[in-house]
Amino acid sequence: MTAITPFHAGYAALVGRPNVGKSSLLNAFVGAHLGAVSAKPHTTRQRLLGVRTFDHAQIAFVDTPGIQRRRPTAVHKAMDRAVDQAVASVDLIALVIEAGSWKAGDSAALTHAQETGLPIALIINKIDLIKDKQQLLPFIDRSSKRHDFVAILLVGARRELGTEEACKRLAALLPEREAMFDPDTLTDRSERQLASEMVREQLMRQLGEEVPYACGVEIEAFTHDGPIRRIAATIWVEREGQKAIVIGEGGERLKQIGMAARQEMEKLFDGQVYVELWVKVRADWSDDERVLKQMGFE
Ligand SMILES: Nc1nc2c(ncn2[C@@H]2O[C@H](COP(=O)(O)OP(=O)(O)OP(=O)(O)O)[C@@H](O)[C@H]2O)c(=O)[nH]1
Ligand SMILES: [Mg+2]
Repeated sequence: MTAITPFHAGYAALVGRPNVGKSSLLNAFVGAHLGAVSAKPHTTRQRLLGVRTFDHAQIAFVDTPGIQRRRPTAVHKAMDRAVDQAVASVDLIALVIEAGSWKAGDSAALTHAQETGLPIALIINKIDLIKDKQQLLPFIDRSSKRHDFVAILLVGARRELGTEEACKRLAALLPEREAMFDPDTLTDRSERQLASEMVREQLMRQLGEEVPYACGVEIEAFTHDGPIRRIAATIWVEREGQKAIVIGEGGERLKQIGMAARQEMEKLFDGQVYVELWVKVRADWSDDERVLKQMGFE
């Protein structure tokens, strides 16, 4: 007689305050650079699905914008809505924090997660930053007292420390259910949407502290020319001065942004990509629900 191994499947939302490494984790779990990652907070603006399939489980991670309430403009409201929508339809919440200390933002994210009544797994990320690993034990102990977590997992997303094991542990916590996606599926986002994220990632990485937040990316054209993908995108900014900064002296900055984004796209799409970028000024793009809808905000 052979035992039948049950299949586990479902959705897990990656939530937490900005910059703790949610998108880095999504990328590590799925094994592809789907989500934009940068050292600046609020890199992620929209929910993003990343799917990982094992022999006996399938887990669909929903990456979300960092939780932070009280934001004024439409783009920020859309970001908060994205978090609410993401957690409304998942089986499990993966609360991500940084190893070492609990910040007020972590407690706020935990409260938000608790309000859903869903099981919560705690993911302690960036363990590579803790030089004295002895310090981790009391930190885990203190963390475990804050909530009855279904699991506490230690990882370092950037260097993929413990991420494979953590992904399997999370998948095993999901309900017994058939697979929801084809085993080859990586994400629900189109190449067009992923391309837009790759451009935005470079804006976050290559521009200073303020300008990237004034930028939005809209893909104007995405065509296939045999094996080559040709992508034309508009970078929306709010003021002429920002446009000059994005373009840079002699167009150098824009060239670097396009080049780095293209390299990421070529890895992700596994093929040659041409990227053409335009910078346009529109004072109110981030407060215009219609423009946001065009950019893919739900
Ligand atoms: N040292 C270290 N840095 C990490 C690790 N994981 C992520 N980071 C860095 O933390 C920063 C934020 O990472 P993101 O993945 O963009 O964080 P996020 O939580 O998605 O941020 P938002 O989308 O802005 O809410 C980036 O500079 C990452 O490279 C890690 O394991 N160790
Ligand atoms: Mg993110």
